Amino acid sequence: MAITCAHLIQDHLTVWEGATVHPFLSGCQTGTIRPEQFNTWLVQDYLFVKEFTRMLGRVLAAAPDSHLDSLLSGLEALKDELLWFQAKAAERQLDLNTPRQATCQQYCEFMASLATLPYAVQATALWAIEYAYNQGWQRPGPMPQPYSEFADRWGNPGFTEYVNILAQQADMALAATAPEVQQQAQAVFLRVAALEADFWQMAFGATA
Ligand code: HMH
Repeated sequence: MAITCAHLIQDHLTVWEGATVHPFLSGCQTGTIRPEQFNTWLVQDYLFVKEFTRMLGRVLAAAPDSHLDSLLSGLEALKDELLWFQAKAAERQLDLNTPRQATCQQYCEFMASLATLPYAVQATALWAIEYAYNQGWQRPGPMPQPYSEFADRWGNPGFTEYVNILAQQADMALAATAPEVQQQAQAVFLRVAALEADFWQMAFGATA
């Protein structure tokens, strides 16, 4: 039987907790996160999202016809998101022309490396990356200003619906693949989870 996104979560609950539960996020919820921590996340995530946009473009290039519509809506949302990041950085007078930190660099290289893998593996990675933020930003519960806007961007019902569609698309692609490809999909899922945990830790560890 083919693996599914639901199985990946079930089989790796502890790993997935590490990707989606972090003192950075609970610190936003309690208001104890320090500006240098939040601002580090904001700048590095902008750099991440630029590369993620390119990854989504490559996933779209490999997708079957029936997946084009949802992936195009994802790209459209990223067009808005990149401008939103620029506006948030300007409000905080942050310089987006900043080098990637090592963890961000590793995550970007990982995303670039997916290009040569089968579509089912790329679709699994895409779902996992989006689901990590969808869950991570919702788990602590309602956040105070100014963080509610950030929590809502990835926690809103429309985004949740998009992530569900990504899971269905990955499941559909995985169902038609050989066991080796399913193994690859699992490995990629675990790598996303580890990189997500590292990314929170990178921001949380920021010093002034
Ligand atoms: C690190 N993972 C990271 N940043 C994001 N913006 C997303 C995932 C989006 O889902």
